Amino acid sequence: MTSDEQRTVHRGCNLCEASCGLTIEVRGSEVLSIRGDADDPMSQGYVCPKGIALQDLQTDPDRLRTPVRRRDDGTFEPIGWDEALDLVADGLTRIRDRDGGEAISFYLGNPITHGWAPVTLVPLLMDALDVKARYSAASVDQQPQHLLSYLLYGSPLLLPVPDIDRTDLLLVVGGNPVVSNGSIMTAPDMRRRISDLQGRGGRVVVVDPRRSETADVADEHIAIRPGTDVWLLAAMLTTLQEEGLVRPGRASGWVDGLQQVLDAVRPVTAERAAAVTGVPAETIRRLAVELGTARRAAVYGRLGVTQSVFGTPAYWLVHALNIATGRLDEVGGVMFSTPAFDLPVIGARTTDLIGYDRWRSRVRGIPEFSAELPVATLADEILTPGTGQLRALVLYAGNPVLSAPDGTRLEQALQDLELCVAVDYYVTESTRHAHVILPPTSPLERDEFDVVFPAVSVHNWVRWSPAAVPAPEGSMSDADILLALLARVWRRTPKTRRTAAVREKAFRGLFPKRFVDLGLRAGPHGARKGRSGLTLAKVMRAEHGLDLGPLVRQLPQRLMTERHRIPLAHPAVLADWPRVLAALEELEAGRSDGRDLLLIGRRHLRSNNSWMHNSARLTKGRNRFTVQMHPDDAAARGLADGDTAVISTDVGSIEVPVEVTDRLMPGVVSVPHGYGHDRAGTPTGWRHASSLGGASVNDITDTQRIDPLSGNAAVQAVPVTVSRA
Ligand SMILES: Nc1nc2c(c(=O)[nH]1)N[C@H]1C(S)=C(S)[C@@H](COP(=O)(O)OP(=O)(O)OC[C@H]3O[C@@H](n4cnc5c(=O)[nH]c(N)nc54)[C@H](O)[C@@H]3O)O[C@H]1N2
Ligand SMILES: Nc1nc2c(c(=O)[nH]1)N[C@H]1C(S)=C(S)[C@@H](COP(=O)(O)OP(=O)(O)OC[C@H]3O[C@@H](n4cnc5c(=O)[nH]c(N)nc54)[C@H](O)[C@@H]3O)O[C@H]1N2
Ligand code: SF4
Ligand SMILES: [Mo]
Repeated sequence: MTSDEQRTVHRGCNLCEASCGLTIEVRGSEVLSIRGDADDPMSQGYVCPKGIALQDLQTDPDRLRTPVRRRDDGTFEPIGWDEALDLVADGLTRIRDRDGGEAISFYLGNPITHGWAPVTLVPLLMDALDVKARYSAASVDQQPQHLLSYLLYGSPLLLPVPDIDRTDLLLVVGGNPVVSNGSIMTAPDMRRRISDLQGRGGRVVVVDPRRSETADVADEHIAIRPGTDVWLLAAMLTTLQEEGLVRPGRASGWVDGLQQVLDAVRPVTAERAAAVTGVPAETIRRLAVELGTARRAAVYGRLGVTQSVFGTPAYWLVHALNIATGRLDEVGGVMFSTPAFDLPVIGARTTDLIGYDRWRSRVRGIPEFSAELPVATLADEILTPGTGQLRALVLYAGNPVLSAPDGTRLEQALQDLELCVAVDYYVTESTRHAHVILPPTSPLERDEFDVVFPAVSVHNWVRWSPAAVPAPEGSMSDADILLALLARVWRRTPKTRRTAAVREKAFRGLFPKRFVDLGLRAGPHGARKGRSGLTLAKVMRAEHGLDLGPLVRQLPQRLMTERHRIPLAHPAVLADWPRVLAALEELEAGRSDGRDLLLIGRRHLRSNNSWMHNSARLTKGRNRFTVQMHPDDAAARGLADGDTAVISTDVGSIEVPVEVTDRLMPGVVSVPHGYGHDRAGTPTGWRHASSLGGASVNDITDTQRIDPLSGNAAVQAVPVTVSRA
């Protein structure tokens, strides 16, 4: 084969959790076209505009191809890989040797979950550097879900997913999977799956303050006042008790404490919940009865539930409702997947990182979770002097200046660091403060094996994704960068100096293929002595990926808790419950902080958090950075479509173009996050994105608004005032 012969490559899209199969036509190193892989067992040809835009990421002239070092004037100059890696390893080990590992941390962005290398090797690098606490995008996202999975099921990654392809009733609370393509639920082409569900005679009900795109295709939309889901869910549980519909079925054999949970929620009646949620009491009761009596049903909650000051208690009730109605581990309910590479088990068995509240954060006393602290306190840890102050930070595939609460203060904190290192494709609002940026090869230039998302899939599958185009000469992948840094750190560490060379050689031999093969063989579908099954070779031969069948019942054996039991009335969660009841009383008393609207976020099919706005093809069409508001709320403030509104909180103000729409319930406004690429300071490397204008909604979100148990930032239901600019 000559290098300019046209070839077809099948691989996965790594931009979101749907993990669609792509069919990519290439010639040499040129990507000719990208389309959905019709033979992919999961996505069956489905692809969204972001997947197509991978082609633009590939050719984007603004994407960094060589390491860069920041000059004193804030601009960047290219440097060689060896020099860059030495600078980073020297700087990190110097700070560690002087101040200890506590002075160093990592912020891990969302894309790390889409690569085997960061998931596997970053923890090893942190260990080599004696890092005590890490931060990640999970604490502005799904941390309550991981915490509850750890507390109830024994591993942060044992996340039940709705068995959407076999259910009769899907209750979606605070998720918009038709746009987000599903989250903590790998289920490509949600429109088709929902329409199939309805074709079977089933129903989809969406609980959301905004009539979302998912609500548009659902059978029922229930508008809820933001931040009040915990009382809706509690009142549903209360109704189930009143109606004699608490029927846990098999689960009564391994669930402890259901009665305690039922007792705890009993003060929350449908009437009380109705007054604060805006959902009529009869609707709450009907929903509970439907859930209790449907043949098959699943409650699914996502960002609207978790990005809240009640993230953990509310999500706890999602579990409780599924358990109380006998839906956990039942076909058509919520089930655990059986991933070929069993990360929930491997992850929990191979590290000592996993645990909860073994120590607390230095400045605000927030409990650690699996050696992680919430990003809402990252700036505090950098800016507050004293023993244990953070002096060095590695920004790994993350843009927290736009994605974490109070981005302005976090940006100041980044500038205060003695050493800031980034591993990223771009000079972003965050990485522009790095002293060195190490850019990995693009997604299409690397072999990939997904170790995360098969663990949260609605159907079992496995796939090896070969690189679509060759990596440019002299480039480094995330894996190369991490292995090179690991080796350099080992060589600079007294206890590993002598073995560094041997270890490095062993690691290069192990990762990724041998490692993946071992994982596959050890997993539930693996080939073992006397049993045929999966090996890496077999997976690699299946160029469209392999269908490993529907989800299967696995409880209680799969539970990783003591004696395989579910401690539903976990003391840590129960201890937080009085706060939920007290807040209900506060709301009933009508106490208010003077801010009369509640701000929520939203996502769009043509936008991907903060980082795909540089694709002109993806962002084409109308401006999507608007504040959506109900006609009555707009009129009351003299605002019309296209006007500029000022949205204010105690943290700050932003200006946003107004979009009047009855999709929002009165009293609620919605602004997407991840915009504001032309913010003040040294320009980023994003030329097209900077031309889009807009502002970062996280310049007005508050680091003090967190779910106290998980530390998750409450970036939904933010009290704001809106006025004319
Ligand atoms: N107000 C508000 N804030 C939010 C949210 C919200 O709904 N509302 N959502 C939150 C959620 S759910 C999330 S997940 C976070 C996301 O927050 P972050 O993860 O901090 O931000 P991203 O925008 O995903 O930025 C990812 C960065 O990784 C780089 N990158 C992409 N792929 C790779 C790769 O393969 N390797 C490397 N090394 N780098 C890569 C990109 O260039 C980009 O700079 O934002 C959160 N913030
Ligand atoms: N196109 C696109 N897809 C994406 C992303 C993207 O940026 N663009 N980001 C990816 C990431 S990182 C994630 S985590 C997933 C997130 O996946 P989803 O959770 O499905 O994300 P959202 O679209 O933000 O949906 C949250 C919904 O909750 C509603 N909501 C807000 N506040 C409340 C509340 O208090 N109660 C209730 N009941 N609902 C509320 C919002 O109106 C919104 O419809 O999406 C992923 N997919
Ligand atoms: S839904 Fe779009 S972004 Fe997500 S995996 Fe599929 S093609 Fe990629
Ligand atoms: Mo996310």
